[in-house]
Amino acid sequence: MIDWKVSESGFDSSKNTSNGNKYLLGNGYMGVRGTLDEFEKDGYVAINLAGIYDQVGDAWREPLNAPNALYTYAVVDGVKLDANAFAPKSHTFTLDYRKALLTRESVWDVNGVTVTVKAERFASMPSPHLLGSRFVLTVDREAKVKLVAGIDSDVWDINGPHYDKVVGSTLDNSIKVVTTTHESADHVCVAEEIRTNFKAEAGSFEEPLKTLKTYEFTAEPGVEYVLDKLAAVYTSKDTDEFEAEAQKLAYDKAQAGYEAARQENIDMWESKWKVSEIIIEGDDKAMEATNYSLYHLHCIAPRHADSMSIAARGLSGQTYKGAVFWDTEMFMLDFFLFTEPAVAKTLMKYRIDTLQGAKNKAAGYGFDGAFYAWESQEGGFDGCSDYNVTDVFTGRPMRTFFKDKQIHISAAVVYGIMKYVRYTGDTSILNEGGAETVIECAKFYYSLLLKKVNSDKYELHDVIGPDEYHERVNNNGYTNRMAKYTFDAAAEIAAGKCDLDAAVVEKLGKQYDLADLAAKFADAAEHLYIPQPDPKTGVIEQFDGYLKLEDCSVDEVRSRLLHDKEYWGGAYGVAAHTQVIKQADVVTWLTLFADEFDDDTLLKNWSFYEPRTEHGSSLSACMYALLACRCGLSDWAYPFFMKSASADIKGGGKEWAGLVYIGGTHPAAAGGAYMNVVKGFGGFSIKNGEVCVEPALPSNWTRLAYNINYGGKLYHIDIKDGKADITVS
Ligand code: IFM
Repeated sequence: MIDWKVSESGFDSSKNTSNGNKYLLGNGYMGVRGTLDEFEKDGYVAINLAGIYDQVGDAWREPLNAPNALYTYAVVDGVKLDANAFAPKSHTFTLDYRKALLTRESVWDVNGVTVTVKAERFASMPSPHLLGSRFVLTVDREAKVKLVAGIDSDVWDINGPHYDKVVGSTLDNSIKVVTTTHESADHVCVAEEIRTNFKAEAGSFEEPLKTLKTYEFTAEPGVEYVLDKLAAVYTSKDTDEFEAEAQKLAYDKAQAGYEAARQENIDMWESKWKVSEIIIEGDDKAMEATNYSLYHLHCIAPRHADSMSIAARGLSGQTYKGAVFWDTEMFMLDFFLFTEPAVAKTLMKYRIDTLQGAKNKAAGYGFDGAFYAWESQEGGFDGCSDYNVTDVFTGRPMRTFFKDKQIHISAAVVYGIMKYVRYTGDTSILNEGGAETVIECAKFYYSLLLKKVNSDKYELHDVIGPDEYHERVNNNGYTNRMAKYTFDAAAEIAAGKCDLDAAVVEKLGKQYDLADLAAKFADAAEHLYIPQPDPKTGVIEQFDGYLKLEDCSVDEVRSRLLHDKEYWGGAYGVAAHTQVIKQADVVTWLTLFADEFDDDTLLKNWSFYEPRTEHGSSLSACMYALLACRCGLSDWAYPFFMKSASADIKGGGKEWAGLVYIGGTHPAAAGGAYMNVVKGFGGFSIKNGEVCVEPALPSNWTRLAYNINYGGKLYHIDIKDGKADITVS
C-alpha cells in the first residue's frame, strides 16, 4: 500500500524548475507551482491562471501568472531566510496528493539560533478562487524576528511582462493588488487576509511590484508563531465585481479560519478519490505513479466552468503557450468520462464554443468548415506560431507547419464529442452546437479531398500526422482514418440518425442542405483512401513513401546530432529523411480502431514501429502500452505504461524543443496511464450498452480495483486471480 505522498529531503536549487511541476497544487482555476514561500520569480514561482491570455509585442501569446499571493519570508536577527541564498541545514518538501496539501520544513542555523519554518499550502477545490497557506516559525533561543508577508506582482513570465499597471494597497490585515494586462486591459485582482496567533508590531511597505506587511516581535524559544493567509484571485473575465468578490472571499474565509478552509479542501479531494482512486496490489510503484498522475488530472479539471478545456502542460506554467491540443480529447478525456462525466462535457463544450475560431482558421486557408487550432487559446485562436522551433545553430526561428498541416486536430474534436455522446447517451451536447461542430469539421475535410484522374479514391495530401518529425506528407494513415471517422459521424447526423431535438433539426435544415451533405459525407467515408497492411509483411505504411526512407535505428539518428537540443524534425532534421518517428502514429490509429484488424496485423505493426519510435513526446508510450494489451501482451505493455505513469513523478522528460523551453507537467501522459490501467490491464469497455471487463494484469499485479461511472451508476470493479468482481452502487 502507498502513503499518498511524494517528498524529498535536502535543498537543491537546481531542482527549482522540475520541483515546481512535481509539487504542483491546482484546482482547475489556477495552478500553483511547487515552490517555497520566500521564492521570487527567479525561483520559477507561478500561480498560473486557466483560460486568460496576454501577448506582448510579437512574442508568443501565453496565459497569465497571477501576482504571488503566497509570498512570505522571515528575517531572524537580521538574516533573511531564503533557501536559494542561504542554505538550510535541513529541508523536507512533501506533497500529500491524497489531501492536496504541500508542506515544507526547513531548519536554519542563524548565528547559533536554530530556526524552524514549517509551512503548508493548498489551492481550494471547493472554492476555486481561494488559496491558503500557514507559515509557522519557531526558534530555540530568543531572537528578533520580522515576518514579511504579502503579494509579489513581479511575476515569472516567459514572454511578458504582461501587466502594464499594478496597484497595491494594504489596510489592517488585508492586502490587495489589481493589475491591468497589456493586450486587452483585463484585470487580475489578488486579495488576501492575514491572521497571526501572536502580537507584533505591524507595518507595511512597498518594494517595486511587491505589496507587503511586516510583523516584528521578539521570539521566545519553543513558541510557535503562526501566520495564516487566505487569498482570493479573481479576474475581470470572471465577473465585473472582481475586486469586491476577491476581497469578500478572502475575508469570509479568514473569518471562518484557516483550518475550516483547509478541511473543506481535504474533504472534497477525498470525495473525488472515493470514485477515482486506483488500487493495485503487488506493485506499489505502479499504484503510486498512477494515482499521482490522477492527482495532476484532478488539479487541472475545470470544474468551475461549463465550457473550458485543459492546456497541454496543465496549469504548470506558460510553456506550450497554455494552449489546448489534441491531448485533451485523445488522452485525457477518458479519465473524466469514466469518473466525472460532467467535466468531460465541459471539455467538449469548449470546442463547441470555439467553433467560430475554427471556421475562421479554415477560411483563412481558403477551406470550408472548421479547422481547429493546433494550439487553442481563448475563442479558438490558434496560438501556434509559424516558427515554433529555434535553430540551435543559427539562433533563427525555423518554419514549422504544425499549425497549418496537423489537420487531424478537427477529427480529434469530433472524436471527443461523439465519444461523450456514445458513452453517456447524453445528446444534449449535440443539440447545444455539437451537431453543427461535427458537420463543420466534416465540411473542412471534404474541402481538402483530392482525387487522381485514374482513381476512385479520395486522398489527403500535405499533412502532418502525430509523428511531427515528418512534415507535409501525403495520406498519413492516422489522419485519413480519423477523417473517415468524421465523415461517418457527420453523415449520421446529417441523415437524421442521431437523437436531436426537433428545433435543432429544423435549424440545421435551414443552415444546410442536409440530404446533400449526408450523401457527400457518406461517399467521402466510403472512398477515402486508407492505407492497408502490406500483404507480405502486414506493415501499414505511415504515409506515402515512408517505407522508402532510410531505415536506421533511433540511436543511429541520435548519434548524428551535432547539438543536444537540435530539433529532429522539419526540413533538415536528423529524423526527417529516415523511418525514425517521434511518437506513436500508425500505432495510435491501430489502438483506436483495433477491431478493424486481426491480432497478427496489430502485433506486426507494433513490432515494426516501436524500434523506430523515439518516444520524443510524452504522448507516445501509452499508445504502445494500450496496443500491447490489446494483443494480450501485458508484460510488453508494462514498461510503456510505467513510462507514461512516471512522466511527472519521476520527471526528466524532454525540456527543450530546439532552444524553446517546453518543461511542465504532462497531463496527456497522465491520462494515457489511466487508459492503460483501466482499459488496457483492467480490460474495461462498454459492449452493447453493458459494462464489460476482460482483464489482463501484468504478472506482478495480484489485484487491481477501480470504479467506473456509467449510466449514472458507480461500478466497482475488483480484479483478482484473473477474475473480475463487479458491484454497483
Ligand atoms: O500534442 C502534442 C504533440 O502531439 C507532440 N508535441 C507536444 C504536443 C503537446 O503535448
